[in-house]
Amino acid sequence: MADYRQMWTDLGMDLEHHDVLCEVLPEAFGGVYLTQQDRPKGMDFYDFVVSEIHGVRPAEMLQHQEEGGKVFGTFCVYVPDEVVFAAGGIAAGLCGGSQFWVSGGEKVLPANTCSLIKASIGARLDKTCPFFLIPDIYVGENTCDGKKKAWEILAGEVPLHIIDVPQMKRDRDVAAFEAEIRDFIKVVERVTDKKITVESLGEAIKLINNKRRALQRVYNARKASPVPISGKDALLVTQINFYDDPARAAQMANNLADELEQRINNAIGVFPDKTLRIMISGTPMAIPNWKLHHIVESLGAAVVVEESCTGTRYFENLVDESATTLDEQIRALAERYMKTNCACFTPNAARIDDIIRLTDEYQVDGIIDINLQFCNLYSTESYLIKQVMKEHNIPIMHIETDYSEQDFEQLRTRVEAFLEMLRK
Ligand code: BJ8
Repeated sequence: MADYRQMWTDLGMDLEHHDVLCEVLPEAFGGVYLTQQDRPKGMDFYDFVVSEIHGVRPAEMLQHQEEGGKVFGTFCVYVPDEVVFAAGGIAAGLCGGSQFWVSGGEKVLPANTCSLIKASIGARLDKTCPFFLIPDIYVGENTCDGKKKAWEILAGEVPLHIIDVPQMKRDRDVAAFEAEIRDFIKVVERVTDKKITVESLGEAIKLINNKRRALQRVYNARKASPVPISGKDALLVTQINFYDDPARAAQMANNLADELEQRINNAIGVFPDKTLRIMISGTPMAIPNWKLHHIVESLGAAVVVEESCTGTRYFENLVDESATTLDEQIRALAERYMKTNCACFTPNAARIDDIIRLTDEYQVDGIIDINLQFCNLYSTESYLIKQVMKEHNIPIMHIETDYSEQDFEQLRTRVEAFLEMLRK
């Protein structure tokens, strides 16, 4: 990695503590990623991004601020990035995915809070992640109780706007979300001092849709057998898309998709024929959480799809681009975002329908339903998912875990037993 110490010092980071992370991350990434065989050439870009993870993109964001632009830190796929980019801002997904930050979160949060929230709060309070120190404003939402209360702590640190995400999907809920987007537009216009117009919002809708289309191409390639890319690599692509420049993200994902489509034409895969095909469903896996993918793939099965917010929920639905007025565009945004099936909704049967559909589309042999410990929403929903999968004869196992490595061997044993059962 190039030398970014001056930049980190200027951001007020705790360099000594941060050095510990800089030491362990390359080794962890090398062990999980660089040991894979026959990786697509298109992954070079993503490897580079990881090698410069706290350098290149933060430097771009700071440059943007020096030129008068604003940066918005977000934590959920319900935040409409289009609004931020329409005002010339940058939106960056901040969710923390490392155990390294968890202890910082535990200083202020109850122990029975999920790792994602603890890590996100810890990264900010411990000052060990530049992404958390750069934003001019954070955008939270009220999707779960843990996040709701965590924002009140973070609000003492940084300006924070909270989006009220409805928890049902009736027409009046879509209308309520439309009103939330209108409020968000006002906040973004105030922070950026820029007016959002039909033209700028139309361009931003296309920009973000293009990123989604590129990710759809990468995921479509994973439907092939043999699968041309590992689940670990596909997960990394999605994780990096949360905070990379959206135009570059689309270009890189499209380049990768070109290569994957070529591999499919030549019947080139990264796993042998007849490898078990696994879907992972459940809570999101923020970078650098690669634990479950690594376990599954090191046991000789392929993860071919993630039904999660670091998977299909991130890019499946597009915003209608045909709107010609701001009112129509806002409605189109509300309709698109309200199609996302997070467990914070009740009832949430559409998510179960998605899982069944994806099982078919990706020729899945078995599902691993993962839940970040203390996420009551996904944990409870897993009961219904298991019931319906049983009715459809789709093998499924449920896992509760966190970011630590303590349960690694235990999880490995359980996943191994599940894969053995699928092989019989
Ligand atoms: S749309 S999944 S990104 S809320 S795992 S913090 S729910 S206790 S992350 Fe999420 Fe938006 Fe839903 Fe997706 Fe709470 Fe659960 Fe933790 Fe979670």
